[in-house]
Amino acid sequence: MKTFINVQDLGDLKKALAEAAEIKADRFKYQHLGRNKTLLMIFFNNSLRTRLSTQKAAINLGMNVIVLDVNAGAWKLETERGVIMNGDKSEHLLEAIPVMGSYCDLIGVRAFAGLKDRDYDYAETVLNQFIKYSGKPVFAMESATVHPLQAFADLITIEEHKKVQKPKVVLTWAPHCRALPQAVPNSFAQWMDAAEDIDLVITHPHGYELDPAFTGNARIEYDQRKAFEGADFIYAKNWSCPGVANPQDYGKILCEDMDWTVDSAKMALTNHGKFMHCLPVRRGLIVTDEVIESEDSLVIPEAANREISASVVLKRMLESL
Ligand code: AN0
Ligand code: CP
Repeated sequence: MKTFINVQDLGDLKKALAEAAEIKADRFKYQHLGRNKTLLMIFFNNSLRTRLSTQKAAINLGMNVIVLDVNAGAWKLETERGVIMNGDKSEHLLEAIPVMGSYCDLIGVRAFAGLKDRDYDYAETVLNQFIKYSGKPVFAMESATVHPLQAFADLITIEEHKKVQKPKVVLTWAPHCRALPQAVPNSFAQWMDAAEDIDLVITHPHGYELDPAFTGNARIEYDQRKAFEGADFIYAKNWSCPGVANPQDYGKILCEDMDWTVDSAKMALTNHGKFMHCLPVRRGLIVTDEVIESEDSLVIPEAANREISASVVLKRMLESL
């Protein structure tokens, strides 16, 4: 595997899930694979889970790890080609990328959507430059439009906790005070759609329609309470306007209606449903304390499975070196 961006990169999902279970049962089984290999993780944005879980996965595989926080000590990087660099950016990504590539065997990149220019974000301009110019296998650690390590961990978590063969999984928009990217819901929808035995329903206010390239055969239900009825899993997430119908609204907050917060009354409509969120989560906006602290909250095991999804991805990449 030379890139990890979309669900298709992993091939057969059932096989990938079996590999995840195998690694979870014996995390150090493939420790020989990473000997004398170096992972470089590059962060343009903050992280807790991705940083720690991916580093842990690399250590389990016997790798060495270098972490670079671009905004904390590196030169400020220009990402656009053709500009006269007389501002505050000292180095261009076009030099920085091959230099970084020369120090490692695999590269993970976190570079969130800027949420200003839809075309720039949805073209995955920064991630694609890493793929093109680093000369090394590259995986997304949340790029402008996708967060596949999260979606894979979510799928593993659903597989572990499902009580019926084909669970009803509801992706619900929830309110937030800041404009957030669409990467998490995009990937979640893409991965749930690709997993054959999941009934995916997406609920959000009008105007928050995700790009159909990610939602596939998912059903859209604008009435959140109706969507929750009989659900086995509730996956909450805020996202800003994807700009599908109205490109001028891209990245905007269109709704602040607190009636979309996930609370116990809504969870009572489900089929004793489990609550999921990728974290970090703002309590009181996305979800009530009561729901996230309840026995049906999976947020901690879900985050723990990030080590497992990262292990499978790094293993696959090491095998293809
Ligand atoms: C980010 C987002 O919504 O994409 C990261 C989530 C994993 N969240 C925030 O910036 C709060
Ligand atoms: N869920 C997730 O990716 O968390 P971080 O932003 O803390 O890495």
